[in-house]
Amino acid sequence: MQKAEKMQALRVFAAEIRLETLKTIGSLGFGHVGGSMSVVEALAVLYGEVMKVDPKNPRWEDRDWCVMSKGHAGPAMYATLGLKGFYPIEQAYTLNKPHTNFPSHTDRTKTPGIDLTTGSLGQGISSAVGAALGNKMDERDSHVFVFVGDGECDEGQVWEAAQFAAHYKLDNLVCLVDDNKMQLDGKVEEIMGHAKGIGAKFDAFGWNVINVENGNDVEQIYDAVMSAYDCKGKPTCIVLNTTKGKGATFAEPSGAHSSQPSKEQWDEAIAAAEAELAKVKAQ
Ligand SMILES: Cc1ncc(C[n+]2csc(CCOP(=O)(O)OP(=O)(O)O)c2C)c(N)n1
Repeated sequence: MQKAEKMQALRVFAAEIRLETLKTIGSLGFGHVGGSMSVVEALAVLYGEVMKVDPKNPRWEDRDWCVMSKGHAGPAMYATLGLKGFYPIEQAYTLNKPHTNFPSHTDRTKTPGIDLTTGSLGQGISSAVGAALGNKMDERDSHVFVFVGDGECDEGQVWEAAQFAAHYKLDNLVCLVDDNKMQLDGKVEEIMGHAKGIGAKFDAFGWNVINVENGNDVEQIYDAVMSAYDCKGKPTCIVLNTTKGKGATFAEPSGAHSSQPSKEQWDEAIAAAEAELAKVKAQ
């Protein structure tokens, strides 16, 4: 397949993930729409084109791993994995209800395709570093991808993990920073800023750093991941300049962390996502 065709397929996949993420959170009526919507294109690229996974065998030993360290973006993972065939997508519509296998934060013991349990910010990247080291020691040809938030990068544990990964030359590890400029209480720069930027920090810790100008553009993300694959001897950090709440009519304007919109607002958002999917498919 030519690259242009691949990118068009990824744009369609992203629009599907966006719609299913809204439906999943909408089934509960409230939740983390903002931080789920900002990582949609990156998930589309990873699961649509890059990662080796087997939906029929989620624990396949030679698979690539994906860890959502900002675990509150679980619904975007569930939409992606459902569309990829790990389970019927409708199962995700039990999000956070009693006895569900789809808790609001990702849990490896519950949901097929979830590689590591997350939710306490900062811990997921440490576990992902451990997984990457283990795969390297076992000489497996697999990559570990880990998503962290820009607010999550306020956690000291992120930097212990970063130091460890560089020391052990984990070039099978790719950290995607969802740099949407917002955290729970407001703007990152106002609550706990990153001075010269998150990329500069990872660079200082000995990582290969790639800045993606539009972190909601599948082609820019794809090119960054391909470039990460070419880097040997150090882990790669891809800083995605994203928009919190991207594509959710009630969340994008404010960049809200969690949302509890009215029934009418849900209907409007889902209709807009359906229209966007139809538009992208027609391109
Ligand atoms: C250790 C820890 N402290 C606090 C929280 C509560 N919490 C959940 S999300 C969040 C904000 C995270 O901001 P960011 O990483 O920027 O996420 P995004 O904006 O991408 O949703 C906080 C403080 C948590 N889950 N874990």
